Amino acid sequence: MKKFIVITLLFSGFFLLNGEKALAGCYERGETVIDNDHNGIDSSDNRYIGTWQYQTGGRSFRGDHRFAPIQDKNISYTWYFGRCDQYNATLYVYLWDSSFTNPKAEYVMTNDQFKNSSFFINQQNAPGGWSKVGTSAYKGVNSVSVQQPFPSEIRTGGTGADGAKLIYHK
Ligand SMILES: [Ca+2]
Repeated sequence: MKKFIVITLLFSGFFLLNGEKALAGCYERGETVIDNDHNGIDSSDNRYIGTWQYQTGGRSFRGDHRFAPIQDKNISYTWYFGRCDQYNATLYVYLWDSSFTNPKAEYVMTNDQFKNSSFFINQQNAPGGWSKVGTSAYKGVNSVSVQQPFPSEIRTGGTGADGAKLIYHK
């Protein structure tokens, strides 16, 4: 019996890791929003590489964001969405905090076949609130990452990560 329970737990863990969660917004013009630290600090809905400071602020989406000061290495922050295989997705990101100065933040939308679509946003010039990033060339996007190519002439600030939203359409 114990062995059976262990195997059952292993299998449920496997499905969770594969993002098999229900996705309420998966329909024409439906949307799904994933925040930074979506279900709590360092929850499994997000992942990051490099130093990303957790900060709170009244203008941030749901009162918080992550901030990565300029670093001499590759950094990234990822939002995991559930699966929505039959639709294309357009990405919007929430940018408001004045410390977000990356003029060339790279956003990569990835589907479960690891096909990527990449777009750049000037976080410094983005209007406060939601900015449209781009539409994936592939259906079934289930993760979005922001990465940090950072021009060497920029010496202050860094890259921000706050809310990310996918809107689905055919
Ligand atoms: Ca937030």
